[in-house]
Amino acid sequence: MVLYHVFIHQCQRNEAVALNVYNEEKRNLSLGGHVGFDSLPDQLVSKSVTQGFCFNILCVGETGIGKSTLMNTLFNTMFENEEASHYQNGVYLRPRTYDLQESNVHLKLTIVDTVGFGDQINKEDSYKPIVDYIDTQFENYLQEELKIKRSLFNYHDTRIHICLYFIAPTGHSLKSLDLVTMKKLDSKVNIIPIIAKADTISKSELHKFKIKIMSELVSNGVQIYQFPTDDEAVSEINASMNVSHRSKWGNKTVRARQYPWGVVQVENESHCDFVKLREMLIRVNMEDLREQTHARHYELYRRCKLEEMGFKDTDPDSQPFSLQETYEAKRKEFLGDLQRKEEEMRQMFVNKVKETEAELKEKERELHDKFEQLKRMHQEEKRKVEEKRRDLEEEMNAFNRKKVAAETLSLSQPLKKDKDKKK
Ligand SMILES: Nc1nc2c(ncn2[C@@H]2O[C@H](COP(=O)(O)OP(=O)(O)O)[C@@H](O)[C@H]2O)c(=O)[nH]1
Ligand SMILES: [Mg+2]
Repeated sequence: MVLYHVFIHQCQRNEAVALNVYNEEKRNLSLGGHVGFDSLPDQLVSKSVTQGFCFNILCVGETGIGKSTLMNTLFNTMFENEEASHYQNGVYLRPRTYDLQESNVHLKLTIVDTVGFGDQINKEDSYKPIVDYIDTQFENYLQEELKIKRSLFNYHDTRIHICLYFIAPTGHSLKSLDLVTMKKLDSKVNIIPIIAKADTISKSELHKFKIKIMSELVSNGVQIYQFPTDDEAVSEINASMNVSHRSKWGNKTVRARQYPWGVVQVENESHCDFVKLREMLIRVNMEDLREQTHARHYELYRRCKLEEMGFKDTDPDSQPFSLQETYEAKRKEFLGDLQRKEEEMRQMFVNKVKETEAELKEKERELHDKFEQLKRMHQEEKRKVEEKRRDLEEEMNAFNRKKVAAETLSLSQPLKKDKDKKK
């Protein structure tokens, strides 16, 4: 049964190939009756619905700026809310996944919170954990893709589809932390900047603040997410959100864009329009956000990563790329590196030995000098002692001579006295 089926398919394919060979131009054929491939879109829908969808949101903003509140408002639900401390040592990302259902559609929603963002005194490295998190999700997906046995069909895709960037309603300008972070993220994720707690500043201030932020983003070359306008069904609503406004920066005119919330439509009557954000994010553009993530941001990550690993589409001589050759080239490069490192280590060892030898020689010479000096001193001392001994001996001799002389003198004198007595 199965074999027969396969064979039939084979025949049909061969016929199709033959047709293509003889008729280079495409022929338009009209069908004799209803065949049924017009149900393809329905098949796709039903397959997608059974499979379910996933959507991942990253909320970047300091503690207490209103991230959790906005998430609850967006999805009309109460997600668990654990208040973060302001005294965090560093920034870490906390993902939480929820299974949501609306009608018969299942959505696996992941909300990633940046805990401790902007709370440290030194904010230099605050963006790093965020970049690392996004890259890790790309890497996991890439690893799954590169497996021989892939299961992308039921893979839980954790790649971030949208980054909501919360800007503090200061009314002045963007903090350098905000600019640096958005710049680091804009090639990795779809960014939508949001002015947090926009109800806390006056309408005119908000208006000026929005313009200021927009021109700062433009002048710093920060790419924010553009709502698609090429699809007829959504182009009108998206175009109205993508209100371009021209802002002057230096002497060049640049196009910038505004949203109806946060960094948004200047003429918006309500200060912070959650409903519009929800509509744009979830009802109209969720699929575009998912697509942009896969086709633009992930593709860029994948390309860089594969190139880094040595993959190419074609060889320099335009021949199809050979995995074997690349592997061998990489291996040769690696072995060369290893050899060079080994040689370096050996040289270093030899140098070290030479150095130590020289040091020892120097020490020996010093000791020798010291010994010689001591010897000289000793000889000098000996000579002095000898001299003293000679002097003393001479003195002793002189003394002895004197003593002898004195004795002979005293011997002759008593005789004289005796003589005198006798007289
Ligand atoms: N005025 C005002 N307060 C808000 C707004 N959003 C949140 N808040 C308040 O700000 C506080 C912190 O909000 P939360 O969502 O927990 O901040 P998170 O730390 O960023 O998750 C809460 O007391 C909220 O009620 C807003 O849009 N306007
Ligand atoms: Mg929170």
